[in-house]
Amino acid sequence: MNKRFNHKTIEKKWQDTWKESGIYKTTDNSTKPKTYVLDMFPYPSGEGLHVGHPKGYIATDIYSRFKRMTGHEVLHPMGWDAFGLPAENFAIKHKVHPSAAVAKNVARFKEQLEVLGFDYDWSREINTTDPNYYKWTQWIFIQLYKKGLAYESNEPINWCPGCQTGLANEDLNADGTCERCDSVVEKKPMRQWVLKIREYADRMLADLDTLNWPEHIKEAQRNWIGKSEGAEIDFTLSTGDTVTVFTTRPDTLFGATYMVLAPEHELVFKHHETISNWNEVAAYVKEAANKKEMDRLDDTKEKTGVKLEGITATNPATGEEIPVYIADYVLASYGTGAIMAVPAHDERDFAFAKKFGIEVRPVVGKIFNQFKNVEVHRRGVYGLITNENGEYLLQYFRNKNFYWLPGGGVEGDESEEDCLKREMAEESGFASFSTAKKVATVFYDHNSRKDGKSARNKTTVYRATVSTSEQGHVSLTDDEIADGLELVWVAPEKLNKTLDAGEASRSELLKYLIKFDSATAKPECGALLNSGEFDGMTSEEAKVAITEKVGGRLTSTYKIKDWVFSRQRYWGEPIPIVHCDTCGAVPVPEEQLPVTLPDVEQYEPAGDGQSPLANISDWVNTTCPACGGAGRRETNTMPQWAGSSWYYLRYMDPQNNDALVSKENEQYWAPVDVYVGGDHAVRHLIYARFWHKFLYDIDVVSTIEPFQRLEFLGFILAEDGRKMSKRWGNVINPDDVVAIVGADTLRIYEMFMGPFENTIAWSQDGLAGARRFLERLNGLSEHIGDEPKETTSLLHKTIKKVTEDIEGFKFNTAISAMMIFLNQAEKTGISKESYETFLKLLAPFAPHITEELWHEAGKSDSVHTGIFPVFDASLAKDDVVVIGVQFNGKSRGQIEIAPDATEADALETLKRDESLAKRIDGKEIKKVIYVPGRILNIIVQE
Ligand code: ANZ
Ligand code: ZN
Repeated sequence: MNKRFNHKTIEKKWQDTWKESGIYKTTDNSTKPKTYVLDMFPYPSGEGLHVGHPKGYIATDIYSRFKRMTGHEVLHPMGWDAFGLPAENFAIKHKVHPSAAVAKNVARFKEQLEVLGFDYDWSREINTTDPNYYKWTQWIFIQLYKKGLAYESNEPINWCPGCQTGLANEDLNADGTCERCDSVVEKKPMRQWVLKIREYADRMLADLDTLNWPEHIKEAQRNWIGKSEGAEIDFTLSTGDTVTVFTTRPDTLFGATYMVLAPEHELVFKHHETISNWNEVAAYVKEAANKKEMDRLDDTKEKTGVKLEGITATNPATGEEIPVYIADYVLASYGTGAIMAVPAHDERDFAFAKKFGIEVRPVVGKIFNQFKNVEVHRRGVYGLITNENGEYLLQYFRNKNFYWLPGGGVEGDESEEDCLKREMAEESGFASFSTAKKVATVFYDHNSRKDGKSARNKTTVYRATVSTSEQGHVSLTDDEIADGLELVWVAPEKLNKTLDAGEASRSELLKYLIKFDSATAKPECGALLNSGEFDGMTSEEAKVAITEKVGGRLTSTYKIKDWVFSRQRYWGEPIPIVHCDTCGAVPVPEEQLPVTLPDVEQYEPAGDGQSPLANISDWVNTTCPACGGAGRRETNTMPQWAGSSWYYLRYMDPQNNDALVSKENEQYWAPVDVYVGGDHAVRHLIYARFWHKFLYDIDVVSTIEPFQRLEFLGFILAEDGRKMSKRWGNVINPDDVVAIVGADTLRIYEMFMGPFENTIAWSQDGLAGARRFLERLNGLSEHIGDEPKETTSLLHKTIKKVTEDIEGFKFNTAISAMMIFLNQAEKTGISKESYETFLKLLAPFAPHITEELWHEAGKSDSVHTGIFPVFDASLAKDDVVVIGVQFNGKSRGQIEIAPDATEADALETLKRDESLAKRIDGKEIKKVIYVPGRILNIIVQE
């Protein structure tokens, strides 16, 4: 029964009470088992929260309350990630100090979170812009510096003209524009600080396997790290220089018919006097510099490039001279900035070679089946023959229903070419045709020998064209006649259909060969051909053997770049370094930390690529900590991602002035047991894992990973299905919702919307439904009285379901189970004990109304400090279940029976049902199959 309630008074009352009694306060080093539940801390923007933000916070709140009620010491903290451009831009626009804007926004966010009734222990609140906090961010930087993992570089980096700062690759959109302002980012050489994240790439990859994270996030991390295994191989240029290429396919070296340098490659400029078409080359270099990386990598765009006239390279495997090109499909920033191009096996190289008329030389053939115990080698040839209409010549063996190519086994010491001519003349009547070209070697196991042995056939495929008018007499063998051999010409577009009609394993080989022939690159690995002594080796063997033979090195390369760590902006942690003409870069002594941000008049970037800090001479000029001479402070600041790379550690020990976190607290709390958020699949999670592993190496933390389990939430869209945005005017403010229906309703609604990880649109009707559920809960006490067994049983089933669902972050199905129970309890009545149990079950979801009803029921403690209901299997057991009855496997009806009844009981019950009993009347029962609680199947003589 619905019973209205005044959420305003109830919610306020309990929030105040909880605050006063401190029931959510976390104790360190407790003897209880611990659970660390963490939200991705928000950036306190000026806009405040919208209803999408709390979704994750509600989930962690339920989870942490549940854990507390199951006997855990729980750490569930909240804080602010408050450095960064928005606050700075706001400051520029409104002429207030960013710290003032941050303080105001934090207060607003906190107020908004508090009305939702969260159980955060606010005594552990942190703020990345607090000097007592960023002291430790700077401390970590100094440790990185001391270990050689932070270095200065002058490489070209991403420069955003809009934000007036250098950026890391992680700060770009997929199309290479600035993630924050969408400006086209330029490459600009400038002095910068870089962190060697690449050194941790292998460990970050390997340890993903230890994490309980959604597979798609792990995959995003793997892709971002982008490890490619291959080899570096040195080529010598006619100028005498050595060019190293990175290739994932050293097995294809014999097919490298040209080389490409990135247009930015240093050797291009070095030899401008040797290059006879320098003007053309220079123009191309300039053009390439203006292209976006995205466009350069776009495989749908036509390949462009220029040959370096006057320079050649030597293929170290074949000794051949090959041409050298510059082309923008080769990036300076990946691998070594130079490639060996293998048009037969790489699509991009193929497209380029076709355009520039470069030889396409296949060096890897497909292996059909795996090589097994090979006893006999049989050499043979196939002819890939087309006529003047481009149709392929196939043999069709009518009586065996398979298609094949003309060809056969090499006899005696006949050459392969002679063999092809002979077979073609006999089988197809073409005695002479234009010179055949060797295009592939096919290795496959041949299992159909009469002696039952398996043979490895090595068959060379030749390509030739014939003219149909020149077909002569065909002379078939008796076997061929018996098999019904016919010749057919098939147009390429009909090939697949024709071949599908034949026997599959043979058709597969033919399709492959014809596809192979049809002029695009074949990137698959296989067995080598046209590769001298390496012919016949598998690609895997040849990768090692060829690399070794030419003096190359097996190695890996990574897509991830070292982390460009300096920003030319004001609102970030100062990088704690002093530059000295004598000593170079000197870290600020740890006891002098933090290096605080000075107040400035102007927050605007200087415009010359320097941070605004550069203009504050009395801050910049200092003494060198090493020699005491004149020194200048580093004026670059850290990126927004610095403070968030370790904040989860600070919550463990937020007031510690002597250490980032004490050993005892770290050992008790680490790792984060569940981390919840809906953003930063790559950036933050990569950076934090990197810093964590570094802190592990210097013995600050005891676990190899920071976040053991990750739950990624789906966003809440506006009711119109669009993203909530000021621009669309469709933002729903949680304060408004709470004012109208209350925090408990909002919480229930957001968790009931659908699976946690799904993105779902807001629905006002859904919200009303959540409110009705709570109003019925509010009226449930009127049904307290006698309770039938089935209701007790359902309660315990519900306890089991809710417990498992909270653990599994399936809040929607947990709520739905509780709704079903509420229905039943209203119908049948509920005991006082079960009523109280139900309140506890629902308490983590709707903390205010359950606390209110708990007290109305006469309790004086808090429902939230109680013990979470425990599932009792014996109580959950049903008195009767309905099971299906079958005769000879066909369903004929049902009986009601105790779930653990014996077979004899089941047959007795069946006989009491008239219509079912009729079916065994006077018949012989041959067999009874009875599964208690499930099914009764009786096999009778028909
Ligand atoms: C010869 C070859 C033959 C290649 C073949 C591929 C297939 P992933 O897998 O993405 O790491 N490559 C190397 N450096 C490059 C650069 N700076 N810009 C553009 N392409 C570059 O790609 C590695 C492959 O991409 C390398 O292996 C190289 O082409 C090319 F059948 O070498 B390969
Ligand atoms: Zn010095």
